[in-house]
Amino acid sequence: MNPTRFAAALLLVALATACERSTTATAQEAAPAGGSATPTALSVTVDGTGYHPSSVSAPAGRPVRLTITRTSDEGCGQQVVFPSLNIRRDLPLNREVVVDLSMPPSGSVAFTCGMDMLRGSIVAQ
Ligand SMILES: [Cu+2]
Repeated sequence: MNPTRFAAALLLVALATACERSTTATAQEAAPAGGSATPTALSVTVDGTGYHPSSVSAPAGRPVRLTITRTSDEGCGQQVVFPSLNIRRDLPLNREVVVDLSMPPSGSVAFTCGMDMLRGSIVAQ
């Protein structure tokens, strides 16, 4: 390999390394809560009597993907609200609605119906 080619090869390696680093940084930005970008998958249903289960748990400081399905037209579960996260979503009947969120370092994330009557929580563990 002549010196010019060697220099070109070094440059390519440097560029590839830089590219890899920037990709990693982007992935961490997308999941600011933890080292793993893979969220904990949880699911609850809501009917006229409340959320089922009304309490679920997830690792502290990690991302969560919560799937909520409203299974009844009775009651007031047509919306779900996460007050501490400023999230409010409509829940069409029998449709899975996905909410992505990050768990706090401790404590829990509460969710309620649109009128704060039905209560559920995700407990950090
Ligand atoms: Cu309500």
